[in-house]
Amino acid sequence: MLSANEQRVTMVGDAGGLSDTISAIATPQGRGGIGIIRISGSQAVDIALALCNRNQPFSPRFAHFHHWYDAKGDTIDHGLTIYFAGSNSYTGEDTVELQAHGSPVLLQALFERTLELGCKAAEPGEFTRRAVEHGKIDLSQAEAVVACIDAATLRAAKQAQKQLDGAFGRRISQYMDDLTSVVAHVEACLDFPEDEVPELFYDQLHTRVETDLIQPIEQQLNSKLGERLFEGATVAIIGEPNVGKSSLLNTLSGRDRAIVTDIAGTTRDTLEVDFEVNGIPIRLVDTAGLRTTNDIVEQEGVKRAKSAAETADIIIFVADAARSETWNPEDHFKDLYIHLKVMNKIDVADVTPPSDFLAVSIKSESGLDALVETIAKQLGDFDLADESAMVTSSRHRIALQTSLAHIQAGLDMLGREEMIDLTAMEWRRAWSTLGEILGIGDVEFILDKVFSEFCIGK
Ligand SMILES: Nc1nc2c(ncn2[C@@H]2O[C@H](COP(=O)(O)OP(=O)(O)OP(=O)(O)O)[C@@H](O)[C@H]2O)c(=O)[nH]1
Ligand SMILES: [Mg+2]
Repeated sequence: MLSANEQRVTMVGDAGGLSDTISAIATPQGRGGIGIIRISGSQAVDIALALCNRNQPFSPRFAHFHHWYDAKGDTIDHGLTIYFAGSNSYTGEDTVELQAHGSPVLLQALFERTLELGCKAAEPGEFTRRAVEHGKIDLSQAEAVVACIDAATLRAAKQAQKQLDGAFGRRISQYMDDLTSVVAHVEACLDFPEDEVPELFYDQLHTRVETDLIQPIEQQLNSKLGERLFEGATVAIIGEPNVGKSSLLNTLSGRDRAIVTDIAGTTRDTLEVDFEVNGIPIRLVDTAGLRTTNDIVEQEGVKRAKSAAETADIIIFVADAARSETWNPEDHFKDLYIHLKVMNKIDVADVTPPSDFLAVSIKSESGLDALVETIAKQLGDFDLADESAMVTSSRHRIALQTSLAHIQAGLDMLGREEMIDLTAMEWRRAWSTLGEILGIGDVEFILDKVFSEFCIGK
C-alpha cells in the first residue's frame, strides 16, 4: 500500500488520455465588464498564438495586450492574454486565459474560434478534473472549489477555503498513512509463530488504532455543522395561537415579514424567511397556531403547521408565559422531539417557567441572544475544537462512516492469529474508502459523479 502522497504522484504519470486541449467561457453568462476564456492542454499556447496572430512565445504570468483574430484576419475582440506554464497552472498543464470584454456575443465568437483552431469544448468541471488528475489538488479540494462558489454565507465560504487549502485532505491522508503503518505491523506478525508475538504488541496496536483513527474519525462524524453550513437547516416555529410565533420570526430575521396582531389565529398558512445564525443558513418557517377549530382554512393551516414541524431540522415550540395551557407540546404532538422550548412574554407574567424552557420577551428583547446561541448549539456549532476537520458533504460522511466500520471490524479481530489476514483486509478496505474522498485509486465513477455537478469553465 502506497502512502496517500505517493499514490497522488503516481496519478500524474497515469494522466494520459488528456491530449485534448479544452476551452470554455469561464465567466457566468450575461453581460459584464470582463469575460474570460480559458484554454488548457498541450496545444493551448499554439492555439493562443494563432488567435493573436503572434510568433513570439508568451512570457508566463505576463499580461500581454492583444487583438484576437478570426479566420479571415478580422479582429474579434482585444484584451489581455495570460499564459500559465505547465505545472504552475490551475490544471497542471499549459493554460492560457483571455480576458476579453464581457460581451456574450464576442465571447461566443472567441470561443468558437478556439474550437476552429483545435480546442474541444470543455465538459462541466473539466479544468478542475484535470487539476485532480495531474495531482495539483485532491478530490476533496476540487469539491471545495464548488462549495466555495456555492456558499450562501461568508462563514461557509471560509470553511470551503480551508478545505481548498487542503486541511481536510491532509487529515484524511494522515489516516491513510496511519492505516498503511498498522497494516504493515499486523502483517509482520504473520512471520512469527503465535507465541512469539508479545501480548504487549497487540495492546499497543489496539491503543494506536483507537487514538489515531477511531477517536478522531468519530469526533469528526459527531458534528453535523459542516453539512449545515452548506446545506442549511430548516427551523419551524410552532405553538398555540397568539403566543408570539410570527413576532419571533420577524425579530430573528430582522424583517417585518409576518402579520402580527393580538387576534388568535392571525397566521393561517406557513410562511418562510431565510436568514443566518452564526453564518449557518437557516430557513425559518412560521406556522398557524395549533388549536382545534371548525374553520376549514385554519384547519388546513394547522395541518400544514404539523407537517412543517415533521420535516424541520429544528423545532422551536413557543408558549405564552401568561397562559399555562399553552405550555404543553404533547397536547399536539405525541412523538415529535422538540429541540427548543421558548417561554415568551415574560414581560407580562411573573412566573417561573419549567426548567426546560428558555424565557424570552420578544417585546422587550430579552433572552434573544441566548435563544440565538441555543439555536446555533442545536445546529452543531461549538461542537468541534478543530474546525478544519469539519465534514462538509454527505459523500465524505458516508466514506468516513464506512471506513470507520472497517477499522472497527479489523480491530475487533486483532490479537487472534487466525484472523490476522482478515484484520489486514478490513484495514485495507478502510484505506481505499478514505482514498475515495481524495480521488485516489479506482475512482473513475466517483470523479464522473462529482464533476457532473460543476459548471462549465471551472
Ligand atoms: N407583552 C408581549 N406581547 C407580545 C410578545 N411577543 C408578541 N406579543 C404580542 O402577542 C400578540 C400575538 O403575536 P403573534 O406574533 O401574532 O403571535 P402568533 O403566535 O403568531 O399568533 P397566531 O398567528 O395567531 O398563531 C401580538 O399582539 C404581539 O404583539 C412579548 O414578548 N410580550
Ligand atoms: Mg402568527
